[in-house]
Amino acid sequence: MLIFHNPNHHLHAGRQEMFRGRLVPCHETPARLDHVLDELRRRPLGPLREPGAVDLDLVRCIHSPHYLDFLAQAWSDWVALDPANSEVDILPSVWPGHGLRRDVAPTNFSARVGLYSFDAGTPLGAGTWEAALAGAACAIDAARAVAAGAGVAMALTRPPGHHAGADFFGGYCFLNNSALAAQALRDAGADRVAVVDVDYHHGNGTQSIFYERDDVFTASIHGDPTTEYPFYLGYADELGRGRGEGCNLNLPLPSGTGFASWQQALLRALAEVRRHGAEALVVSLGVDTFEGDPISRFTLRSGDFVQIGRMLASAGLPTVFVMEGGYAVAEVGVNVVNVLDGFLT
Ligand code: Q9C
Ligand code: ZN
Repeated sequence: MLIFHNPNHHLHAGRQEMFRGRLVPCHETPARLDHVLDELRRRPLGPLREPGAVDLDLVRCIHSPHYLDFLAQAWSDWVALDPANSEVDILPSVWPGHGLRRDVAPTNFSARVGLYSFDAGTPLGAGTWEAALAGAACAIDAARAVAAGAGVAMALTRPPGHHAGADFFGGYCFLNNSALAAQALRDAGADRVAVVDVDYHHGNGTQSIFYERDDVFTASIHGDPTTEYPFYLGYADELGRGRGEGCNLNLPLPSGTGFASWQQALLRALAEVRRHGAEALVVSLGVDTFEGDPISRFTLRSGDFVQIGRMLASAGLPTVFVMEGGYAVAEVGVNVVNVLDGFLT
């Protein structure tokens, strides 16, 4: 399996996220990806490559130009406010909520940050943009390799992407790598593409990006948003809109769900992928469904991830894996490589 890894991922290293009234250390750390690379050195699955230059025209097909300009300039704007800010991450604290306008762009920096975000858990630092762009390049290159006949490839990157929408960041995500992979597959000639999101959290960004499109079917298996992040999207009655009606599937599962029920949800998602006539598959691969995950409440074991890989392979489609969440840091490597290993065997 071709694996495109993000050589710049260390440049994104948030210090703290807001959690229940306190700033706590970030869960989404560089060590997560280093553990996957370590495990791949122990159990090699194929060539490790670095991505080429990012195709910004493709990135602009998924994300709005004003959001991309904001991301590219955010750090220098922040430090220009006060040189002492270089020691502090950008963390949103105000948003255009109920009854407030989002059709006018404030010039105030904090106000602009709020316009482009939806939580206070996603710090933006000096190297975030560079890291996120190189991650986008990994996703695009993996998709193009698969479109060219590789069969399967992986974008091994962080920060993750599936919570990021066309013009917002949140949930530790800035650029939607899975959406970029899906668009790259479409542009390379696949008439229909499916994204199956197996991260513990609903893939709200991916859903919203494709919600009115019928060429990209999106499915997500996740913790019930009644109790689980991102709370305000991910319910079973969200089916798509307009041309996209019937092209979104949400499979929320209760806290404590183990592999027996989780597996049934994946079978259902894969049956829908087939029914939609997808010619290629993107897997948003989060391993925060693991029993030891510190912020999640499913109880999958490491061995179950091998089976997930096998089930995904049984779809028989050209497949792009894109790394998403997973915060039981020491086990992330084994769990991710188990999926890939299961896919290949
Ligand atoms: N402090 C992904 O898995 N915070 N994002 C939840 C825990 C947000 C997860 C509260 C979790 C986002 C890609
Ligand atoms: Zn997650």
